[in-house]
Amino acid sequence: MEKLIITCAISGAEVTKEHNPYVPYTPEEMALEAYKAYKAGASIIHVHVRNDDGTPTQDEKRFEKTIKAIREKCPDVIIQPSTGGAVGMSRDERLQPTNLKTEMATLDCGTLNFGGDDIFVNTENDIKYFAKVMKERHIYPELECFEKGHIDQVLRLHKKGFIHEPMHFSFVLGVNGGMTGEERDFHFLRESIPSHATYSVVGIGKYEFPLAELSIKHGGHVRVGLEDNIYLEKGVLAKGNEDLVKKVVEIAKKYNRPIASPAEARKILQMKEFNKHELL
Ligand code: KMH
Ligand code: ZN
Repeated sequence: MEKLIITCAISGAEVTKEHNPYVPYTPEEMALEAYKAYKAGASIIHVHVRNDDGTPTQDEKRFEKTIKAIREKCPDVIIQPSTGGAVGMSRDERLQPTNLKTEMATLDCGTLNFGGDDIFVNTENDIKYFAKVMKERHIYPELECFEKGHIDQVLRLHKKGFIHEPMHFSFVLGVNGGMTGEERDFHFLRESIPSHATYSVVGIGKYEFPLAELSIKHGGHVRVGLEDNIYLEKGVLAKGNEDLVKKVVEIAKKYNRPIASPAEARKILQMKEFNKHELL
Protein backbone atom coordinates (compact mmCIF):
# COMPACT_ATOMS: atom_id res chain seq x y z
CA MET A 1 0.00 0.00 0.00
CA GLU A 2 1.07 3.58 -0.62
CA LYS A 3 1.97 5.82 2.27
CA LEU A 4 -1.00 7.68 3.73
CA ILE A 5 -1.70 11.23 2.60
CA ILE A 6 -3.41 13.27 5.30
CA THR A 7 -5.17 16.46 4.28
CA CYS A 8 -6.24 18.89 6.94
CA ALA A 9 -9.22 21.16 6.28
CA ILE A 10 -8.39 23.74 8.90
CA SER A 11 -11.39 26.07 8.80
CA GLY A 12 -14.04 25.58 6.10
CA ALA A 13 -16.59 28.28 5.40
CA GLU A 14 -19.45 27.38 7.71
CA VAL A 15 -18.10 26.37 11.10
CA THR A 16 -17.45 29.24 13.57
CA LYS A 17 -15.65 29.95 16.84
CA GLU A 18 -19.05 29.56 18.53
CA HIS A 19 -18.98 25.91 17.42
CA ASN A 20 -15.32 25.43 18.38
CA PRO A 21 -13.07 28.28 19.57
CA TYR A 22 -10.09 26.82 17.69
CA VAL A 23 -11.61 27.56 14.26
CA PRO A 24 -9.14 30.01 12.65
CA TYR A 25 -10.26 33.21 10.91
CA THR A 26 -7.26 35.51 10.42
CA PRO A 27 -4.24 34.68 8.23
CA GLU A 28 -2.12 34.41 11.40
CA GLU A 29 -4.57 32.00 13.04
CA MET A 30 -4.80 29.98 9.82
CA ALA A 31 -1.00 29.74 9.59
CA LEU A 32 -0.69 28.52 13.17
CA GLU A 33 -3.41 25.89 12.74
CA ALA A 34 -1.85 24.78 9.44
CA TYR A 35 1.61 24.56 11.03
CA LYS A 36 0.41 22.41 13.93
CA ALA A 37 -1.52 20.12 11.57
CA TYR A 38 1.53 19.83 9.31
CA LYS A 39 3.80 19.00 12.24
CA ALA A 40 1.30 16.35 13.30
CA GLY A 41 1.40 14.69 9.85
CA ALA A 42 -0.73 16.60 7.33
CA SER A 43 0.90 17.01 3.92
CA ILE A 44 -1.98 18.93 2.32
CA ILE A 45 -3.72 21.92 3.87
CA HIS A 46 -7.19 22.64 2.49
CA VAL A 47 -7.80 26.36 2.83
CA HIS A 48 -10.91 28.55 2.99
CA VAL A 49 -10.49 32.15 4.03
CA ARG A 50 -12.52 34.37 6.34
CA ASN A 51 -12.94 38.01 7.12
CA ASP A 52 -11.84 39.00 10.64
CA ASP A 53 -15.43 38.56 11.87
CA GLY A 54 -15.45 34.97 10.61
CA THR A 55 -17.71 35.48 7.60
CA PRO A 56 -16.56 33.49 4.56
CA THR A 57 -14.95 35.20 1.58
CA GLN A 58 -13.11 34.09 -1.56
CA ASP A 59 -11.24 37.38 -1.83
CA GLU A 60 -8.01 36.87 -3.75
CA LYS A 61 -6.04 39.25 -1.54
CA ARG A 62 -7.17 37.46 1.59
CA PHE A 63 -6.12 34.14 0.03
CA GLU A 64 -2.76 35.58 -0.93
CA LYS A 65 -2.13 36.82 2.60
CA THR A 66 -3.26 33.57 4.17
CA ILE A 67 -1.31 31.34 1.79
CA LYS A 68 1.85 33.41 2.29
CA ALA A 69 1.45 33.17 6.07
CA ILE A 70 1.04 29.37 5.83
CA ARG A 71 3.95 29.04 3.39
CA GLU A 72 6.23 30.93 5.74
CA LYS A 73 5.63 28.40 8.51
CA CYS A 74 5.35 25.28 6.33
CA PRO A 75 7.70 25.76 3.35
CA ASP A 76 7.00 22.46 1.59
CA VAL A 77 3.37 21.71 2.47
CA ILE A 78 0.83 21.35 -0.35
CA ILE A 79 -1.65 24.20 -0.10
CA GLN A 80 -5.05 23.44 -1.56
CA PRO A 81 -7.41 26.43 -1.69
CA SER A 82 -11.12 25.81 -1.94
CA THR A 83 -12.96 26.78 -5.10
CA GLY A 84 -16.18 25.72 -3.38
CA GLY A 85 -16.21 28.76 -1.12
CA ALA A 86 -19.57 29.11 0.57
CA VAL A 87 -23.08 28.37 -0.71
CA GLY A 88 -24.41 31.14 -2.97
CA MET A 89 -21.09 32.46 -4.30
CA SER A 90 -20.73 32.96 -8.07
CA ARG A 91 -18.33 31.02 -10.30
CA ASP A 92 -15.85 33.85 -10.69
CA GLU A 93 -16.00 34.74 -7.03
CA ARG A 94 -15.17 31.14 -6.16
CA LEU A 95 -12.34 30.91 -8.68
CA GLN A 96 -10.34 33.83 -7.28
CA PRO A 97 -7.68 31.70 -5.53
CA THR A 98 -6.80 30.12 -8.89
CA ASN A 99 -5.32 33.49 -9.91
CA LEU A 100 -2.56 32.72 -7.43
CA LYS A 101 0.33 30.38 -8.00
CA THR A 102 -1.16 27.42 -6.25
CA GLU A 103 -0.40 23.83 -7.24
CA MET A 104 -3.72 22.30 -6.18
CA ALA A 105 -7.36 23.29 -5.59
CA THR A 106 -10.69 21.59 -5.05
CA LEU A 107 -13.09 21.02 -7.95
CA ASP A 108 -16.64 20.30 -6.82
CA CYS A 109 -18.28 17.81 -9.16
CA GLY A 110 -22.02 18.14 -8.68
CA THR A 111 -24.92 19.98 -7.07
CA LEU A 112 -26.51 18.96 -3.79
CA ASN A 113 -28.79 20.19 -1.03
CA PHE A 114 -26.74 21.66 1.79
CA GLY A 115 -29.21 21.83 4.68
CA GLY A 116 -32.25 24.09 5.16
CA ASP A 117 -32.83 26.12 2.01
CA ASP A 118 -29.20 25.94 0.89
CA ILE A 119 -28.17 24.39 -2.40
CA PHE A 120 -24.49 24.02 -3.29
CA VAL A 121 -24.65 24.59 -7.04
CA ASN A 122 -22.15 22.95 -9.38
CA THR A 123 -23.78 22.54 -12.79
CA GLU A 124 -22.20 20.57 -15.62
CA ASN A 125 -21.06 23.85 -17.19
CA ASP A 126 -19.63 25.04 -13.87
CA ILE A 127 -17.57 21.86 -13.61
CA LYS A 128 -16.32 22.21 -17.21
CA TYR A 129 -15.42 25.85 -16.60
CA PHE A 130 -13.60 25.20 -13.32
CA ALA A 131 -11.73 22.25 -14.88
CA LYS A 132 -10.67 24.39 -17.86
CA VAL A 133 -9.40 27.24 -15.70
CA MET A 134 -7.44 24.87 -13.48
CA LYS A 135 -5.95 23.03 -16.45
CA GLU A 136 -4.83 26.32 -18.06
CA ARG A 137 -3.25 27.44 -14.79
CA HIS A 138 -1.53 24.09 -14.09
CA ILE A 139 -3.54 23.59 -10.93
CA TYR A 140 -4.15 19.99 -9.88
CA PRO A 141 -7.85 19.46 -9.16
CA GLU A 142 -9.01 17.35 -6.24
CA LEU A 143 -12.34 16.00 -7.51
CA GLU A 144 -14.83 16.43 -4.68
CA CYS A 145 -17.75 14.02 -5.03
CA PHE A 146 -20.60 14.10 -2.53
CA GLU A 147 -22.46 11.11 -3.99
CA LYS A 148 -22.18 8.46 -6.71
CA GLY A 149 -23.79 10.64 -9.42
CA HIS A 150 -20.92 13.09 -9.07
CA ILE A 151 -18.42 10.32 -9.84
CA ASP A 152 -20.45 9.38 -12.91
CA GLN A 153 -20.37 13.03 -13.98
CA VAL A 154 -16.58 13.11 -13.63
CA LEU A 155 -16.21 9.96 -15.70
CA ARG A 156 -18.50 11.35 -18.44
CA LEU A 157 -16.54 14.61 -18.52
CA HIS A 158 -13.29 12.69 -18.58
CA LYS A 159 -14.46 10.69 -21.60
CA LYS A 160 -15.43 13.94 -23.37
CA GLY A 161 -12.01 15.47 -22.64
CA PHE A 162 -12.98 18.04 -20.01
CA ILE A 163 -11.37 16.33 -17.02
CA HIS A 164 -7.90 14.87 -17.31
CA GLU A 165 -5.65 12.30 -15.71
CA PRO A 166 -4.36 11.95 -13.09
CA MET A 167 -7.72 11.75 -11.34
CA HIS A 168 -7.72 12.13 -7.58
CA PHE A 169 -11.17 11.83 -6.01
CA SER A 170 -12.38 13.00 -2.66
CA PHE A 171 -15.52 11.30 -1.29
CA VAL A 172 -17.26 13.87 0.89
CA LEU A 173 -19.81 11.91 2.87
CA GLY A 174 -22.30 12.83 5.56
CA VAL A 175 -23.34 16.31 4.39
CA ASN A 176 -26.96 17.08 5.33
CA GLY A 177 -28.40 16.68 1.84
CA GLY A 178 -25.76 14.35 0.44
CA MET A 179 -24.85 10.70 0.71
CA THR A 180 -24.19 9.08 4.09
CA GLY A 181 -20.77 7.71 5.04
CA GLU A 182 -21.59 4.15 6.02
CA GLU A 183 -19.24 1.31 5.17
CA ARG A 184 -21.42 0.21 2.23
CA ASP A 185 -21.30 3.78 0.83
CA PHE A 186 -17.51 3.80 1.02
CA HIS A 187 -17.19 0.51 -0.87
CA PHE A 188 -19.75 1.57 -3.49
CA LEU A 189 -17.82 4.75 -4.27
CA ARG A 190 -14.37 3.18 -4.10
CA GLU A 191 -15.44 0.53 -6.58
CA SER A 192 -16.97 3.16 -8.89
CA ILE A 193 -13.74 4.98 -9.75
CA PRO A 194 -11.08 3.72 -12.18
CA SER A 195 -8.71 1.28 -10.47
CA HIS A 196 -5.67 3.47 -11.18
CA ALA A 197 -7.25 6.61 -9.72
CA THR A 198 -6.44 7.74 -6.18
CA TYR A 199 -8.97 8.79 -3.56
CA SER A 200 -9.32 10.37 -0.17
CA VAL A 201 -12.28 10.33 2.20
CA VAL A 202 -13.89 13.28 3.92
CA GLY A 203 -16.28 12.13 6.63
CA ILE A 204 -18.52 14.86 7.96
CA GLY A 205 -19.27 14.86 11.70
CA LYS A 206 -19.64 11.38 13.16
CA TYR A 207 -18.38 9.81 9.93
CA GLU A 208 -14.92 11.38 10.11
CA PHE A 209 -12.99 8.67 11.96
CA PRO A 210 -14.91 5.54 10.89
CA LEU A 211 -14.42 6.55 7.25
CA ALA A 212 -10.78 7.44 7.86
CA GLU A 213 -10.18 3.99 9.30
CA LEU A 214 -11.87 2.28 6.33
CA SER A 215 -9.83 4.28 3.86
CA ILE A 216 -6.57 3.60 5.70
CA LYS A 217 -7.38 -0.10 5.72
CA HIS A 218 -8.14 -0.21 2.00
CA GLY A 219 -5.29 1.93 0.67
CA GLY A 220 -7.10 5.25 0.32
CA HIS A 221 -6.16 8.60 1.81
CA VAL A 222 -7.82 10.77 4.46
CA ARG A 223 -8.94 14.31 5.14
CA VAL A 224 -9.80 15.53 8.61
CA GLY A 225 -10.16 18.99 10.09
CA LEU A 226 -12.46 21.42 11.84
CA GLU A 227 -14.20 22.15 8.50
CA ASP A 228 -15.61 18.63 8.60
CA ASN A 229 -15.82 17.74 12.28
CA ILE A 230 -15.24 19.69 15.49
CA TYR A 231 -15.15 16.71 17.89
CA LEU A 232 -12.26 14.50 18.89
CA GLU A 233 -14.77 12.00 20.19
CA LYS A 234 -18.46 12.10 21.07
CA GLY A 235 -19.07 15.20 23.22
CA VAL A 236 -15.37 16.19 23.36
CA LEU A 237 -14.39 19.20 21.28
CA ALA A 238 -11.05 18.96 19.47
CA LYS A 239 -8.52 21.46 20.80
CA GLY A 240 -7.49 22.42 17.29
CA ASN A 241 -6.86 20.67 14.00
CA GLU A 242 -3.73 18.92 15.22
CA ASP A 243 -5.81 16.77 17.60
CA LEU A 244 -7.74 15.40 14.62
CA VAL A 245 -4.60 14.77 12.56
CA LYS A 246 -2.90 13.03 15.49
CA LYS A 247 -5.87 10.72 15.87
CA VAL A 248 -5.57 9.67 12.21
CA VAL A 249 -1.84 9.08 12.65
CA GLU A 250 -2.64 6.72 15.54
CA ILE A 251 -5.18 4.80 13.41
CA ALA A 252 -2.62 4.56 10.61
CA LYS A 253 -0.10 2.96 12.99
CA LYS A 254 -2.62 0.20 13.70
CA TYR A 255 -2.65 -0.65 9.97
CA ASN A 256 1.08 -0.12 9.36
CA ARG A 257 0.51 2.79 6.98
CA PRO A 258 3.40 5.24 7.22
CA ILE A 259 2.50 8.89 6.72
CA ALA A 260 3.46 10.60 3.44
CA SER A 261 5.54 13.76 3.52
CA PRO A 262 4.45 16.55 1.14
CA ALA A 263 7.12 15.41 -1.37
CA GLU A 264 5.84 11.84 -1.15
CA ALA A 265 2.26 13.02 -1.51
CA ARG A 266 3.19 14.90 -4.71
CA LYS A 267 4.66 11.68 -6.07
CA ILE A 268 1.71 9.49 -5.13
CA LEU A 269 -0.70 11.97 -6.73
CA GLN A 270 1.53 12.43 -9.81
CA MET A 271 1.66 16.17 -9.31
CA LYS A 272 4.98 16.81 -11.04
CA GLU A 273 3.68 18.84 -13.95
CA PHE A 274 1.46 20.89 -11.62
CA ASN A 275 4.39 22.07 -9.57
CA LYS A 276 6.30 23.91 -12.27
CA HIS A 277 5.56 27.46 -11.28
CA GLU A 278 7.26 28.94 -8.32
CA LEU A 279 4.85 28.59 -5.44
CA LEU A 280 3.56 31.48 -3.42
N1 KMH B 1 -18.34 25.19 1.79
C1 KMH B 1 -19.02 24.29 0.93
C2 KMH B 1 -20.25 24.92 0.37
C3 KMH B 1 -14.79 22.94 -1.30
O1 KMH B 1 -14.05 23.39 -0.46
O2 KMH B 1 -14.44 22.82 -2.49
C4 KMH B 1 -18.15 23.83 -0.19
C5 KMH B 1 -16.84 23.27 0.12
C6 KMH B 1 -16.20 22.51 -0.96
O3 KMH B 1 -16.30 23.40 1.21
ZN1 ZN C 1 -13.81 23.03 1.72
